[in-house]
Amino acid sequence: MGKVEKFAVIGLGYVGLPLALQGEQKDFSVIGVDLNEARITQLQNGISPIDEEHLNKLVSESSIQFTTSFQDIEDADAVIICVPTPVHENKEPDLEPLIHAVKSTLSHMREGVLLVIESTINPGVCDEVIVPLIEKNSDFIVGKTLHLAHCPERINPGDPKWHVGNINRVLGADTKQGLELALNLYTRLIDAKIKPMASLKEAEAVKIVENSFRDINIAFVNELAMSFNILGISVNNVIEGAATKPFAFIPHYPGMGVGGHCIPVDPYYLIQHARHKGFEHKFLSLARSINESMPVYSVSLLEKAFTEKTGQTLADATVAVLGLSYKANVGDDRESPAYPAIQELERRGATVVSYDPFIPEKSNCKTLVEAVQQADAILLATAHESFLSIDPKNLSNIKIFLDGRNALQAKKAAFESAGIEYLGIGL
Ligand code: SAJ
Repeated sequence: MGKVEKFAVIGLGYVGLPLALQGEQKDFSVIGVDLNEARITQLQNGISPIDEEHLNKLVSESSIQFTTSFQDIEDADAVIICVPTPVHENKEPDLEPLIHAVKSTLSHMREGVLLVIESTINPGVCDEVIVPLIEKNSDFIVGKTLHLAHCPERINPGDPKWHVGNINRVLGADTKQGLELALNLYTRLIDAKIKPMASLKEAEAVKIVENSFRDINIAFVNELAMSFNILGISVNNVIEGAATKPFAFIPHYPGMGVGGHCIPVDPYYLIQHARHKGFEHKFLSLARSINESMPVYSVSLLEKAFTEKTGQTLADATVAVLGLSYKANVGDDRESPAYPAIQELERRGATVVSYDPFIPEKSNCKTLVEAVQQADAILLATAHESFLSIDPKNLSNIKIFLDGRNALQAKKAAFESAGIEYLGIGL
């Protein structure tokens, strides 16, 4: 079982593509596999399917073998799986993409291969799902003729500072030998600390815990925002005050909801798994329900202000929703709170127009001007850079501006002097 020199990446999205390119930068021989033919054609033509400057450059210069065929992984020393692990409507983990990816590799991997899962999974998935899947669908014996490791991804889309090459990682494996093999691979692949964990389960638990930590902290400030709105206190000012404490306080900020493929999803992987094992994560579940209530809460704030100002309900209004993406300056709308907010606006009878410069195909307006000029009120759902230059003086027909990300709070006075009532979440 020598060192890994050639590895395949299965799944070339936000996680897999940067990882494959990182491998090429570190002089590994890399194969990039994805089911999506259009994506593979783009990559083969030197075009990054993810429009980020750093990725665009590396893809245009890359000589990675991009393919849709799993046959091409036959001589890989390691196979790294980076496919989505979403949840179903009922919040149960959806392991189908992962199971399909593992099954697709089994008949093409050589004996002695290292199989690494980077997709986020809950404790127990490797031991209780993946190992049985491998041994039922192939002649591999995990820990002997194939090594299984889990190195949870920590990609932060759109982050200019932290990228796949410099983010610390944790690593768990099936056996001591498997851990050594995986540790050797990742320490050569990534210029950061790789912390070995005592088991696959521990490595699985780390990622779920770090993202649940973020979810509960956001829920904490979201609940404070709702309470302090009644108490007449700016929770954002209080958070800034608390953040002057040089230790033991990590600021999080209220908003109109928690989106993305990580934070609103990962806690459910633990909640559901523990539930099936007989433990109820009441606190994690409560945090999820608080965060999931924020889109409706935001619409209620907007309607209350609109009615007080105009005497009308939203049924008489056109509302412009600015931003569909879950996060500023990226075009990713997975679990975006903008959508439940739009549903709630429409449920209350409002006519909704929407604009997101990063997601034109789902926007029903082509420009920001087109969206705002026909609206009576605005709900800012995403703090995209291009929204920050909005000038209240150009919003003459707008009566209420609900800033779901508190992104324009510095312009509150300008809104008021333009005759527009400006509301934030917890301001
Ligand atoms: N959000 C708030 N208040 C906050 C922070 C975030 O409402 O104080 C909302 C955002 O608007 C967004 C959602 O939560 O809708 C998620 O935001 P995020 O900044 O956590 O962005 P993600 O989903 O890209 O999270 C990633 C995660 N990285 C990985 O899972 C590898 C997360 O662990 C990181 O902490 C996060 O980036 C980060 O710090 O940027």
